[in-house]
Amino acid sequence: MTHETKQILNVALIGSGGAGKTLLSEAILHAAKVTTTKGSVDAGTTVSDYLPREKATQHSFNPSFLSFSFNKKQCTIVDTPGFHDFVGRTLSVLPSVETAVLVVDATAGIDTSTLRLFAAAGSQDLCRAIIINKIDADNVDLEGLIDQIQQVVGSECLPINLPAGGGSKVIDCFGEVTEVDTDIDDVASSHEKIIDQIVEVDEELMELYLEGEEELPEESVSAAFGAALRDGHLIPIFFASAQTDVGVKEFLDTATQLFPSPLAGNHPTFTVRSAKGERELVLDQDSSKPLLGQAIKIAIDPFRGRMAVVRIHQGTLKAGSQVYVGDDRKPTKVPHIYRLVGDEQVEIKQAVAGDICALPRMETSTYNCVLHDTKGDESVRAPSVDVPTPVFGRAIRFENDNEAQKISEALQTVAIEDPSFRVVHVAALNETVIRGLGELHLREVLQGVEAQHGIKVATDIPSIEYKETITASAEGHNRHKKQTGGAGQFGEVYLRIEPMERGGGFEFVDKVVGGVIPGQFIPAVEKGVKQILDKGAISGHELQDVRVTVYDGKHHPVDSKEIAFVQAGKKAFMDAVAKARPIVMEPVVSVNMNVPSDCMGDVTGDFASMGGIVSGSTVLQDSTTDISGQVPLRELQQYHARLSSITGGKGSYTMEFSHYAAVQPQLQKELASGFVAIEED
Ligand SMILES: Nc1nc2c(ncn2[C@@H]2O[C@H](COP(=O)(O)OP(=O)(O)O)[C@@H](O)[C@H]2O)c(=O)[nH]1
Ligand SMILES: [Mg+2]
Repeated sequence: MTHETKQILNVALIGSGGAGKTLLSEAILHAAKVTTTKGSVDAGTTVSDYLPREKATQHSFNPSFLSFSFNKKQCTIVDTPGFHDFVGRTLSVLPSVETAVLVVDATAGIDTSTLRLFAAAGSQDLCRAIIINKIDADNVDLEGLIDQIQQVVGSECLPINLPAGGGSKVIDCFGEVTEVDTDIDDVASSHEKIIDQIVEVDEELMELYLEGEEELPEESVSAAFGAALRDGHLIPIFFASAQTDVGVKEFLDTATQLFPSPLAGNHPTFTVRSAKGERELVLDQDSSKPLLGQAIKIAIDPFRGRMAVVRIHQGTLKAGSQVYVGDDRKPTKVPHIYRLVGDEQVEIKQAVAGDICALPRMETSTYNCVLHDTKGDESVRAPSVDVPTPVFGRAIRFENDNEAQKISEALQTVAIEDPSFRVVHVAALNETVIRGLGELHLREVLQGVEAQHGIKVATDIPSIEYKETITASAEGHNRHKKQTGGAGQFGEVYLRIEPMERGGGFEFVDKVVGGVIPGQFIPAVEKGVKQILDKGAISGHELQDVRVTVYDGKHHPVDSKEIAFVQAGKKAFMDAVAKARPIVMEPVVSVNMNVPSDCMGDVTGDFASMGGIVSGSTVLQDSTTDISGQVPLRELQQYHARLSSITGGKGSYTMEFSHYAAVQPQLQKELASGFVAIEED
């Protein structure tokens, strides 16, 4: 089927693990008659969870794209992983859709990580909706759940349909009002609430409504519905059961009729850089303009090469054409364009603005790179996507060089695919460290690498990346004078150091006047300072957030040479640091724990004993409590096992990097003991 942009519907299903996104995707494919039988998560037969590890564990680890046509619309449902450890992979594909739908497990409610994810979708300017799933389950308190949602998300969350017959059907409360009994509220009053909400975005409609007009024009109501979605003024709540299919077809009907097409959704703003400067470019999804696409997922397959999943935001991409990837000077041929249905690739001839398509063999593509078809001096950038900084680390132990090479390459591949996974080599410690969002994330990555290469990867607790900084301003001086045989070395430096704000890095200012240190030696002074910054001044960890101003010195016409000023710079800097109240800092993370409510006391007590500070807690529907707080990362290296033992295996936690903070004086003493910054020469 060929289609236009206005016939496209892109929707991502997001939400916590186990809420039912994958089964719901399966139910949607079945309702749309894409599949003849409905697969099951538990049997590992869904279209969406097609990776071997996903089938084996019954959890989604990667987003999958499910394209199909229904109700004259070209639809793509993006099923995303739910566990917080994979939130980077989820957030990174959201720029491909207009609407994010939060799937909530009716038996569990909304936890803090899910709330943050939903808020992040809002900050990406997406239209949002909610599906309350599993309404077939026993003992669900749907009224309580709506109250909770309205409290924690907002009063703009309103039912668009209502469960009835004990969760055996759903009744529309947006279109026609039918007088039937439902499980929670009456249809008429729910109808009034949602209409009240949407007329607020349309003055004319509001007037008609206030005049008591019974029949509001359907087209205006639909338009106002779209506008309210775009403004975040309405978040419709649907009820469904992916298990029994109740509400699934109704959701699909409403989505295809009322959710915005790429033309009607909120448009992304790209940045265009050229010699003339920078300007913003709003992409209005016009298929007749030059091509602009955004790579929202990179998948590397040992046989198929590097495939880019691309959202076209402007123009039309034709098979057989050539595109420029990012700032590449040479174009890349696009031999094939595919639409994805899970693992299946369906070849298409062209993709128009609004389409999500897969392009094989895009070997130079990287996450979030822009694909375009005009070779010019301008460089176009897609907005950066906020994914959490990976802080949870594991050091890799290699058996031999051959293995080191193999494993490193495999890990690098994952780092290209996953924007919240990193491989770093800590030269100072000769340690290869992988960083991700949590234990589960890294375990999953390693198991994938092991399965692919038939090797076992051993890991260790990595060293903590401490950092040094100074907390006061000070001055430093050094006169480096050395006579070795004939030629001597001479350089003298006066400098001042000041703390900069966190994240400020390093600034070097040259305020030397009258050439007392000749211009060619200033870089030598900076080099000396940098050597200390890299190596650390008091504990052997990188020193940062400092401004260094060189303001005076002396040179000698014969004996002054680079080495002399490097040395003088180093020592003058050390002299200043010693007086600038240096401290060692460590990473502190924000933690969110979900534990059985009766373990709350034990968990918070233990948390405090690790130096953690609890900032809040919420009791959830399923008798678990969400606890949030902050604690040094150092304490969390083995927290999984610790929390498990306190909660009898029922607790889980997620964490995110928060900031660097000074370590306790005792620890600073330990870290500093035996460290020498400058070996005596
Ligand atoms: N009773 C019931 N179980 C469901 C429903 N939807 C999903 N499940 C089950 O909940 C579990 C998690 O579902 P899944 O789709 O993998 O959740 P996801 O992590 O959000 O993708 C699976 O065992 C599903 O069979 C539902 O509507 N009712
Ligand atoms: Mg899933």
